Amino acid sequence: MIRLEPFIAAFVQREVDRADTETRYRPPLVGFADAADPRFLQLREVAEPTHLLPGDLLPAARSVVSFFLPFAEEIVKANRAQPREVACQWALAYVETNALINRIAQRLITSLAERGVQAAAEPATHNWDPVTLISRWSHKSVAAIAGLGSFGLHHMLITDAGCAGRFGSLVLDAALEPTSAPGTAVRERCRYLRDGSCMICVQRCPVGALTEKGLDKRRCYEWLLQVADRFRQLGLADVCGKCATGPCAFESAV
Ligand code: B12
Ligand code: SF4
Ligand code: SF4
Repeated sequence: MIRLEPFIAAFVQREVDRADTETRYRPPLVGFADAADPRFLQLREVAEPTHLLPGDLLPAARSVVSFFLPFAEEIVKANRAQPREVACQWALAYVETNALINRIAQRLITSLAERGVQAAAEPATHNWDPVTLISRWSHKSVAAIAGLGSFGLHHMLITDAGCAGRFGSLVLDAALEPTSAPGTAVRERCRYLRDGSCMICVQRCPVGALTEKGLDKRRCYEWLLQVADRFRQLGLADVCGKCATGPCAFESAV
């Protein structure tokens, strides 16, 4: 039996390298978690009582794979250039990356099945409740459990390659070596949460949805839908991401 961890990491990298997208990426990050990690159950207490457990996606779940596709720097720089107007590169990156994540997950499921491993995945996005704006499968929380990053003031996950990019995740019925154990100290990557500085994400939010006190999801989403209207030709590009153009876009605080 081949070692699955390097196989999966190489698979994700290969899919990104050969992706037929205009969007360019920096090297992907891949992490693994034990499906029985108590932090999955904790999500029901701290985030959402109906949050799914790995076993809800795949009854024989033994581990979870999380991957992050970080956008090339020019995409963020384009979105940073205007205070309010969203760069079409950012909108395109959203649409193309959602499709790429779903494709990687489906191809990985097929490839693993050929090796006798069952897997299941949730889509990259648009899997939320339209009223509460909450999803029952949080890719960024899964990534946090796999040790890929820490949450920032902007409510996104900041990885070692920053926050500007998108996550996918899969559940497998094979055991994998976890990349983070419960109780491991999380390295704080947000400057504000480290020392009270920065707050650039808050300052750049064009509609005041993000404040020091929290995120007004509804206000943010209303703005995303207005932006989507402008990018109708791309399909559903409900985007903005001005809060992902600060110093944590590409890297974490050292
Ligand atoms: C619903 C949704 C939205 C809603 C609500 C946003 C929100 N922050 O809740 C709206 C439409 C407003 C939105 C906006 C945006 N979104 Co959005 N969205 C989602 C979606 C589909 C589900 C999020 C969710 O409800 N999760 C369930 C709830 C229960 O958990 P959570 O909020 O994710 O996580 C919290 C808890 O887990 C908690 N927590 C507390 N204690 C503990 C303890 C432990 C141990 C752990 C692990 C976690 C934890 O911390 C988290 C933050 O509060 C995800 C895709 C997905 N399915 O995961 C993308 C996602 C969160 N969005 C993303 C992005 C990029 C955006 C936008 C920038 C839009 C854009 N692309 O231009 C903005 C950013 C707004 C912001 N500052 O957060 C990315 C985030 C990437 C990142 N680096 O983190 C995601 C992960 C999509 C993806 N596939 O990559 N989004
Ligand atoms: S922009 Fe600054 S304050 Fe906001 S999440 Fe990033 S590091 Fe934290
Ligand atoms: S995506 Fe835009 S509107 Fe939503 S919190 Fe970030 S900066 Fe504000």
